[in-house]
Amino acid sequence: MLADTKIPSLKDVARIKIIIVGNSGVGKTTLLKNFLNGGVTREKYGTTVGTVSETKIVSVRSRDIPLTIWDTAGEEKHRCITPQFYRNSAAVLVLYDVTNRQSFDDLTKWLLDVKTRTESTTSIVIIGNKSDLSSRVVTHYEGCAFADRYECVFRETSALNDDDIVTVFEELVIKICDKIERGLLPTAKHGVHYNNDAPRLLLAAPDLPKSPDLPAAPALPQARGCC
Ligand SMILES: Nc1nc2c(ncn2[C@@H]2O[C@H](COP(=O)(O)OP(=O)(O)O)[C@@H](O)[C@H]2O)c(=O)[nH]1
Ligand SMILES: [Mg+2]
Repeated sequence: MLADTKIPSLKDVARIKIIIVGNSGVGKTTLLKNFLNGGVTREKYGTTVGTVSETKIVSVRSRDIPLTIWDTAGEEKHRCITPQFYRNSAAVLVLYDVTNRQSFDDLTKWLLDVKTRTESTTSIVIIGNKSDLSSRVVTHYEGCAFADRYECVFRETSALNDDDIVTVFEELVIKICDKIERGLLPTAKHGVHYNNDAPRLLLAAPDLPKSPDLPAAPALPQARGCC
C-alpha cells in the first residue's frame, strides 16, 4: 500500500487546533481577542465563562489554513482543565504575566500538564504578557532562559498594545505547516484535522529529535491531582 504512505500537504488541512493556558488573569482571553480582531483591541474581557473555541483563517504559502483556538473557561483558577482541552493540540501557548511573579513560578506546573497531556510533536510557545506595564517583576532574560531550558519558543507581548500578536500566531502556524510537510503531524491526534480524501500516513510519525545542544531540563514535579 505504498500509495497510502504519501505525506499530507497543506491543501489537505481542514483545521489545526491550538490551545492557550496559564494562570487566571495573565491575559489569555485578551490575547486571543487581539488575534481574532487582527490587531490591538481596547475592549476588556471578563473572566471567560464556558470553554471557548474560536476559528480564524490564516494564509500560509498561499494556502488558507483554518485555526481553531481554545481558550480556558475560568477553570484555570482551580487548575481543573480537562484532558479533552489538551487532547489533539498541534500547539500550546503558555502565558504568564511579567508583572506577576506567581504566574511565572507556576509555568513549571503548566508545562508539566502540557508535556504529559500532549504529543511530543506539539509546539510550545511561552509568552510573557503585559510587557507594556512598568511594574514588571520578571525580566526578559528570566523568561528567555526558562523557555530555553524546556526547548520552547519564547516571546514577550502586550495583548493590549501590540499589533504583533498576529505575528506570534503566524510564526507558530508556519512552524506547524513545516511539520505537516515533513509528515510529523499525520493525524488528528497530532492536532491537525485533514479533509476526508487526504492521503494518510500508514507509519507513525517519528518523535521529534531532542536538541543535543540544550541542557537537560530539570525534572518536573509530580502532577497535582485535579478536581
Ligand atoms: N496592561 C495590560 N493589561 C492586560 C494585558 N493583557 C490582558 N490585560 C488585562 O488583564 C486582565 C485579565 O485579562 P484576561 O484576558 O481576562 O486574562 P485571562 O484570565 O488569562 O483570560 C484584563 O483586565 C485585561 O485587560 C496586557 O498585555 N497589558
Ligand atoms: Mg480568560
